[in-house]
Amino acid sequence: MDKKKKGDKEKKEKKGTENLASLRDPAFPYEIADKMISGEEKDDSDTRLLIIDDDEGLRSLLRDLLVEAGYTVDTASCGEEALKMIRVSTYDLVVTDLRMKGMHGFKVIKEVKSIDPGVDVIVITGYSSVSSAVESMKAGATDYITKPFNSDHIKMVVDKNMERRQFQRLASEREFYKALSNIDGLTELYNYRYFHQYLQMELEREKRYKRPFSLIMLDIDNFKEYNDRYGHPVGDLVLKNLATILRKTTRGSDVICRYGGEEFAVILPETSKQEAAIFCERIRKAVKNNKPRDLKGGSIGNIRVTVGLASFPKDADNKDELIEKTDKALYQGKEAGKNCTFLYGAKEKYTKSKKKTS
Ligand code: GH3
Ligand code: MG
Ligand code: MG
Repeated sequence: MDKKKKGDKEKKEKKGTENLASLRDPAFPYEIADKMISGEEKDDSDTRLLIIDDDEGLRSLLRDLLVEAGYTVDTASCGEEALKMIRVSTYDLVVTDLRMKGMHGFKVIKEVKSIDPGVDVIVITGYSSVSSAVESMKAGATDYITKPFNSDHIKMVVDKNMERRQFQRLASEREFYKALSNIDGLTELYNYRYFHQYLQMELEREKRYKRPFSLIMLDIDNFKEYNDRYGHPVGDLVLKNLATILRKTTRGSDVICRYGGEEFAVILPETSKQEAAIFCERIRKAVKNNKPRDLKGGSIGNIRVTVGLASFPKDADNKDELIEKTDKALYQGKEAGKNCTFLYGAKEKYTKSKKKTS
């Protein structure tokens, strides 16, 4: 608990003013990372278009036009054929006629969007009524062009759609990297930076709604000795293992962070001090009863944690004070013999039988 270092680091952080709502769900960054790793995210370099039209002349005219514009283009002569293709290949854009043999264009649009909601659909049709344009948009189309069409107009609409998609993709990549920078590399919990941002946001929120919330900090007991005895890699494994225990013991709305080396913080929204105290004990016991294993599955010594707790607004009404008081409670827990929960303001370590805690 090197307070000076943490204080300096904290000063460098910007106050949590950015909108973190999308990052509230702790699963968020992992879900995106999984997608990226599994290759579900599309490759920018390959832009594929599918043209659906029952008029062969028009189909090849459109294809030649868009191939010349630099796109990879496939064609289908009816909705049914197109849907088969969409089921097996990924397209960025579908250009479809409305009045065709077999399935009508409105149905095609709906089916295309239900197979791949991410694909954009442009309608090119001989119908020039407002109602068919509206119907197409309702079905999920993004643009509507009437025949006879002008080549430059088609190219412009397709380019504009592709450009918009590219922007969306870049924006989601930026979001991905931003999310990654909020994650601790070893435990994959939120990091120190995110902790400060989130705590500030939570404080403002609970102040506005006049609701309590709690902050707990926990630190592994005698971890230095543990590392010395079993080695640093085993120590790392224990930290990861502790992160898993924390994820399993907490609720989805709780925010778990790695605060520093072997110190963790959990923000418990809308949780009073009394409720949080019970929760601290649950975590402490889960850690105590856990049987850590080394990389080969062999049993290694148990670990213990000391937990400190302070709550808003009971103990503090601003971020720094809340952190300071939680940290103080943790320190008192260490002083009181470790492997315990200590509530800020209490005279001794927390035991369930005590009704009045601070
Ligand atoms: P206390 O019960 O008072 O908390 O004692 P302690 O030994 O746990 O605390 P101390 O602050 O003296 O030592 C912390 C140890 O945590 C020292 C450091 O090697 C270890 N540690 C910090 N970060 C990591 C890490 O990422 N991996 C491993 N394996 N060990 C770490
Ligand atoms: Mg420590
Ligand atoms: Mg420690």
